[in-house]
Parts: sequence; C-alpha cells; structure tokens
Amino acid sequence: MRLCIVGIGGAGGKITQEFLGNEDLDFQLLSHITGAEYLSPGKMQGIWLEADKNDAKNIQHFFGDMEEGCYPCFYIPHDAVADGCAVHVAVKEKYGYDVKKQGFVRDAQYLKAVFEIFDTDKEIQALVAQTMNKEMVESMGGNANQAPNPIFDSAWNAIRDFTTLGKGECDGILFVVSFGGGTGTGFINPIINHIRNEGKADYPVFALGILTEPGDYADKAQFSKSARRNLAAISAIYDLLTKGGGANGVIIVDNEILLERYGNDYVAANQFIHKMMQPLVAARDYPGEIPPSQAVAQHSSGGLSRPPIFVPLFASLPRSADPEEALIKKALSEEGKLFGCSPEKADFAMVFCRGFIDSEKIREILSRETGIAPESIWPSRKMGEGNNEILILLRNPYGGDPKAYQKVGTLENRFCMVISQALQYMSQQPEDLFYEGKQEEKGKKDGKPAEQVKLTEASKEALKMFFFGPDGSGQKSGFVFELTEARKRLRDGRKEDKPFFIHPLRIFQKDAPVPKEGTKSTGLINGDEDIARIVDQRINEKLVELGLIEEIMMG
Ligand SMILES: Nc1nc2c(ncn2[C@@H]2O[C@H](COP(=O)(O)OP(=O)(O)OP(=O)(O)O)[C@@H](O)[C@H]2O)c(=O)[nH]1
Ligand SMILES: [Mg+2]
Repeated sequence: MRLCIVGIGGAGGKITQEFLGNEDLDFQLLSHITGAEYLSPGKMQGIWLEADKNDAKNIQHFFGDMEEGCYPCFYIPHDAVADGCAVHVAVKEKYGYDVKKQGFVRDAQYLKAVFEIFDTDKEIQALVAQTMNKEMVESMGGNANQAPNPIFDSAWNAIRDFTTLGKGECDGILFVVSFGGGTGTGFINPIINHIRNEGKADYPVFALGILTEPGDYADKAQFSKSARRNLAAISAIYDLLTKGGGANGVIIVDNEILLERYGNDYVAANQFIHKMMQPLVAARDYPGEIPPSQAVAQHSSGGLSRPPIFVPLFASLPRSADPEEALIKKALSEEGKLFGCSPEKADFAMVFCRGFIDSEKIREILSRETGIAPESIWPSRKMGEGNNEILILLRNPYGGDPKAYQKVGTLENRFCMVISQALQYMSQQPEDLFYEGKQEEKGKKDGKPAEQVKLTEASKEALKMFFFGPDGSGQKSGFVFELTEARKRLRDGRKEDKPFFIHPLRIFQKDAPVPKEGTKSTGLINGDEDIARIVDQRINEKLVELGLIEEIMMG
C-alpha cells in the first residue's frame, strides 16, 4: 500500500505536511544541492490543494509552487480559470458565483454549486470546451461521462501523476480535510465525484476528515462561528456518505478530543494524527504480508451501497511480551478513541499493527472484548520501529441503542449535536445561505470586507429548493428535511436505521433547464401541457401586438 496524500484547505495542508516530511532531514541542504530525490517515510507522496493564494505563497514555506516545478508542492485549482475569461464571466453573470473566489465563503455549498454548474449547464460546457487549452483537452481523453471542468480537471491532473492511474506509484489516495471550513469541505466531494466520473470506479480513495471543534476557539482564524462551521461540516459529510460508489471509507477524527488532549495546540494535534495513521500508511510490511490499497478498499467498503464511517482507535505501548491484550484494551479505552462511538456496534473492524504482533491473537481478543464476530475482523501488520502500535478502524460503530444519543461519548450524540447546530443556524439565519447575511466576511490580509457574493434569482431558486424543498417549508424534502430525518434515525437508534444519511442531493439538477434571469418559477408548471399552454399564450400575445389578431384567443 502506497498512498498519495492529498490535503485540501488549511488544516488539510498542515496535516499533509506532517506526512510528507523528508526522510533525509539531516541532509536536507545536501539533498537539495545534489538534487537528490525527495523521500518521505513510506515513500508516500502528496500534494496540497488550496484556495487561498496568499496563505500558500507567502505564509507557509513547506510547500513550493507546483507551477514552478517544486516538490512537495501546492496547487491552486481555480487558477486554471483565467481572471475575466469567458467562462469566469459567464458563470458569474448567469449564476452569480465567482469561481475564483478565494475561499472566504465558509460553506460546503459554494463549491458544490460550482461543480454542478459545470456538470449540468450545456452553455457553460460549450464555453469551456472552446477555451480549454490543448493539454487539458488531451488529459480529458474524450470522456463521455464527464463534462470538461477546468477547476476539477486541473486539480485531478495535479494529483494523477503521483498515482498508478498516471505515471506514479501510489496505488490509492487519502484525502485529508477538516470538516468545518469552506475549502476542504467544499472541495472534497466534487473532486471525488470527478475521479469517479472519469471511470475510476475501483481506484482506492479514502477520506480522513477532522470534525471542527465546538466553541469559539477557531472563530477568529476562520471568521466563522461554530454553528456555521457545523453546517459546513455536516454538508460535506452528508455528501460523502450518500454518494454510492464514492469514497471507500471516511475516517473521522474529532477535533474536540484532540484539542482537549493537546490544549488547543493545532500543531501537536496534527503531529498526533500523523502518528496515529502510521500503522496504516508506513512502509516496512511484514514479509509476505503486503496488502495493496485495493485490498484495504475492498475490505473497507465491500458489500455496502454507501461509503462507511470509520472511527479510529489508537494505542502505542513499549515493546513487551504478549502485547496484544494491552494494546487492544488501551485502544478501546476513552484514551484510545478519536471519535465518540460504541465499539460493540461496529459491523467490521480493520486492524493495523506495528511491531511483533500476532494477528490471530488480535482477532481473538478484539472479538472477545467487543463482540464483533472474528470473521468481521481483518488484521494486518507491519514491522515496528520503537513502540508497538495499533490502529483499529471500526466501521459504523453506532446504532441499535435508543438511548445512545443521550450519552456523551457516542457517535449518535456527537452527530445529533452537529445536526442540531446546523439546523438551528439554517432556521435562524436563512439569509446567510444565500450569502445575503449581515455576518461580516472579512478579507484576511487587510481586514477589508471581502466582495459580497450576489447570486442570481435562478441560483437562489435552486438553492432554496436544495435546502427547503419545492414548497419552501423544509418539512417534506430538501436538505433541512433530510437532516431532520437523519437526526430522528440517530435518536430512534433502530438497528435498521444504519446508515443515517440516505438520499444524495443536488443544487442544480441534471437535464433541468435553468430558468432565465428575471423569470420566477410559479410552481404551477406541470409537464408538457402547461408548457404548450404558455407557449400558445406567448404566440397569441405577439400576434395581438403585431395587430394580426384582435384579442387573445385561449382555448
Ligand atoms: N486539527 C487541526 N484542525 C484545524 C487546523 N486548522 C484549522 N482547524 C480546524 O479546521 C476548521 C477549518 O479550518 P481550515 O482547514 O483552515 O478551513 P479551509 O478548509 O481552509 O476552508 P476556508 O474556510 O476556505 O479557509 C477550523 O474551524 C478548525 O476547527 C489544524 O492545523 N489542525
Ligand atoms: Mg483556508
């Protein structure tokens, strides 16, 4: 298994940086002078996708610019659209979305909408096709399932050559994002959809997402309140988990747990995330036990119709005789859990170990301690360096307990909290959903207000439909309805209510005409007959105008 780590957004980039440290750290200068190959432990490779150019170019110094041939590097996907070019202007005029906006919009819907516009609008697609450069056209390879899309095509181009799908050797991708900002949450789903639409149905793709912490610690850096961060987080998670054939698994870590442990120190938290993932990603497999990413992907999502949630449990202990029992017990304790959960409810467990570990004992002890059937436990091990380590990934460890949502420390409880905050935010500040709120959105650098997004009526209609359904109530369909239903499932705690997010939702529907600017849907058009009636009426009006008939004749 050799993963390509793709960090997206601020936290995604910082965590990726931990993974991509140079193995030849002591000789970094020498390596640089001699042009030696940059080598990360486990021969991992990766890239950082970011929207904020200033952060990427001037604030951090680990990643260089991909455009300048650096490695490790960052890439700014929306740079693929030239400022003021036909596509940029057309999307802005028709929809009000500025595809070059640099991530000041802290929500997951912004980039979702942009992706769906390119995915559905034939006019925009034609414009893109006209203006795309040769390299991009070639890279598209004439794919019938996928309309050209400069932002996501170019992002995928930046990633692909690290992977076996291009010229590289990584046989799987691990996306790393935080659930709570705009860039990571907005980008993760479109980019995975993009990879899958290109026909890469069985290439292993995993996501590691850090759920934003409650409280106001992140408010200042993010210019975004907890409720809004929770909406962004749950939107991204919703889309990830409802996309059948999407990611092979979504590993979630709770920032609340990490920040409590590390006293609000993001750097220490990121170092821990790196450490915790080592049993999965590090090199030095046991001889004869080298699981390719493909095998991990199959075990992870095999037999499921939607991507599963994985809760990581981690323990590290000095080497000892018979280490299995102590490792498992420590991982299962409160200290080991990186997200609230009920281990006994998991329907599968993948266990990655480092050190002198007996796989059979792992299976036996974990089954005994949790009640998970031995055949639903898949152990895999690597040679260790220092301590013995274990990373248990519990698949969907929730459900089947109607009281769970009331207990702190369960997945049900944490998700109900995030959903409730998101629902409350949407009902209290609906204008924010259309970027019309009074909330101050400030540019980072000079404190000047960032340019406001002004959506067209057509976009507002589409978003309204997405959030609240056709009747605008949020009681029968739409995202608000789906979240309310999901919370009900979590509270009911019925076994059959797993998974809790079910219906994929779009903002812009495929094959639905976008209403022209200035027209407003009355909701009274029902099928072809109504359209014919309206067309007849328009013709009659024209005839009257031209003096060819005297009055409107309607049947
Ligand atoms: N663990 C960890 N969490 C972070 C870090 N930085 C930010 N966060 C958390 O992640 C959330 C999102 O922050 P970012 O990752 O900076 O957001 P983004 O994806 O760049 O999106 P923008 O809103 O467009 O900047 C914050 O609300 C914090 O909860 C970090 O370095 N480590
Ligand atoms: Mg950011």
